[in-house]
Amino acid sequence: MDRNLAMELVRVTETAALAAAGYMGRGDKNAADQAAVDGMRRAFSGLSIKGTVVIGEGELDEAPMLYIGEEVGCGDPRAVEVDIAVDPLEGTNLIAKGLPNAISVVAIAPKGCLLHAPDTYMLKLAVGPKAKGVIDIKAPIKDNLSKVAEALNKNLEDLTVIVQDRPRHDAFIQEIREAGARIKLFSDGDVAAAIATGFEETGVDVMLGIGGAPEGVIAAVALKCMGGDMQAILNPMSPEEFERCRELGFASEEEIYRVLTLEDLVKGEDCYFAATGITQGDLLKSVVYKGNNMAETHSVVMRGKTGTIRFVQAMHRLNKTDVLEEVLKLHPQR
Ligand code: VTB
Repeated sequence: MDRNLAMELVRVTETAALAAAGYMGRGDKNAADQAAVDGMRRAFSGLSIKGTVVIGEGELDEAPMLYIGEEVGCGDPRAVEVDIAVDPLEGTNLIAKGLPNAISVVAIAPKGCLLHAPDTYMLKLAVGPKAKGVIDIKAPIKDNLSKVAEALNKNLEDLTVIVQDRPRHDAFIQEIREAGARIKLFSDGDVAAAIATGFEETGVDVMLGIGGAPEGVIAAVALKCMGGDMQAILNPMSPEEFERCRELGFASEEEIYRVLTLEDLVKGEDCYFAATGITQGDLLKSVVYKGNNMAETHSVVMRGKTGTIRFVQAMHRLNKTDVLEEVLKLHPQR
């Protein structure tokens, strides 16, 4: 895939973030999500790709845009065929309340290289580059934490594990505490939490927990680009979720509960990841309105093949960009 796609991709998350940010703290997560979807959908049409959404906003009948199977891109049949994973607004609860770490994310890889994950829960274990190769999701938590601490040359007591604050994680939390490590709880948004393991300045070493499987694939692309590591196991919790696993080819219990390695989640290294901060985050700053129709965004864009990670700080003129103007007219929340 053309390396310029990395810089193109960041426009997509920037537009979604700018469209959604006006809804911060307004208590309406659905409106914020719709704005992010509208922004992302329109920005995609400027990209020289023939993309198919494989991870998106649900099925055709339940989501009007960016549904699974939707084709996006510039419309040129000769453009490169790619699989796309989107989460236009990762953390709808976060934006509705103005809480940290709401982001807009997108990942792409050549056709067939992203796991077509069912919309179910997934157990995930993620670490940054220094701990690549030492994790084993089937092994006891204590053993994983000891190995990660050793790889990072840290005392176990200094290791920080980020865990989503949910009752389903009570047993994990207890095990982590018994092992002696520290815990950082977060309310929502496990893509941002998984990515944090790849950046030492966040102080986060390990992400462990059960969250959305689609979010797991998106996080995996970022970890692939960063040289980190991740393992996962699907974790359907209801008969409907088991059915969704079967629909996507996970035919037997053995298939469903098989360990998914980073390579199973995203094949090869020809992948790209982009994220833009919407609310203030550990890694990315929020959208900031500067007055005079200007707004600033902070994004990260990564390329798997070379491992390059770029932070992009951009100043947007909201009334001078066709796509933005169009989307903001639909969502005039500023
Ligand atoms: C997960 C997680 C997401 O929502 O899907 C979570 O992957 C849902 O968990 O990052 P609950 O059903 O317990 O709320 C997010 O946190 C945000 O979409």
